Amino acid sequence: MSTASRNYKRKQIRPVWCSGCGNYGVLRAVEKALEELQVAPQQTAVISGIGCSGRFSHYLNVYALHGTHGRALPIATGVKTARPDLTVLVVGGDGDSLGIGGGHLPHAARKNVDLTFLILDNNTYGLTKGQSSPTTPWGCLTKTAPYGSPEDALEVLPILLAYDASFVARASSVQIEQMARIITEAIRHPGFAVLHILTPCVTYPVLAWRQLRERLRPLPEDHRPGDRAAALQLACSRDPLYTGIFYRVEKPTLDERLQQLHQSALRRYSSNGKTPSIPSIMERYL
Ligand SMILES: Cc1ncc(C[n+]2csc(CCOP(=O)(O)OP(=O)(O)O)c2C)c(N)n1
Ligand code: SF4
Repeated sequence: MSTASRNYKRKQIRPVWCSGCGNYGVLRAVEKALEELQVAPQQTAVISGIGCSGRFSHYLNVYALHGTHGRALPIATGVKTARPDLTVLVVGGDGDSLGIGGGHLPHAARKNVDLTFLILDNNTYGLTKGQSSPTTPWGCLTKTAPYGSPEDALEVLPILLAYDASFVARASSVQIEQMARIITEAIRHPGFAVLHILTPCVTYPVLAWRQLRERLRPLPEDHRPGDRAAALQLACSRDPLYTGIFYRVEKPTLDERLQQLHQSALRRYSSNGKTPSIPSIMERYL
């Protein structure tokens, strides 16, 4: 990777997503956000799970890891903890992030890991050919529910707000410019920033482009993102589906908390104003 390069498109690898897939719009929006921020490619990492959405990490000219199903968040937490200087993006589908990987979400939120997490929600398991997912609405026909899904869909934004993720937003592949602006803000946010992205799957459609377009509406102009109760009320609306930044609050990140711990542990072992080295502290326990 050239240090002078600020082109994030990976030209050698072309996306294999179906023509018309909403994921192309998400990729374009991420490229735009990185172009806006001018983050050095060698200072950026994208970690993805498994699914059509999981292929995302192959398509950007940055460091990448295509992980295992549902485990993108813990992998990214490790990357960010080892290399706090990196800008780390995490990408998962609705199945990856809210089904098999759903147990990782509250913990990333309560740790406030400084990550930007993009949940690419197409309401289905795209890669495995259209089974019901945690966000498939009740009654929808899918490969695993030929008489209609008998379950309610998870309400993604209210869940994220209940977990007190420090940045919660929604965007859609219908509005790429708006999505790019929100991703830019999410990357700038110091802490766990989650963007719920509505992105239709055209091959196993549950979420149709036209219906989605009709239901979307920007958040009211007077919405204050510091007000979690107001954010929750707007997040519970199914029609319209609001887009924008619902909630944003600053609190110490995991890295800052670990730095504080590190300093107080070193102070405990200091004597005469001298801070011992870590190996000399370790020796006391041998
Ligand atoms: C442990 C494990 N279980 C199941 C699978 C099979 N599998 C691969 S992708 C996928 C679902 C993908 O759906 P989603 O996360 O919504 O992503 P999409 O393909 O729609 O982008 C499943 C069940 C797997 N790869 N690993
Ligand atoms: S199956 Fe659906 S989600 Fe997967 S690439 Fe095709 S359109 Fe996109």
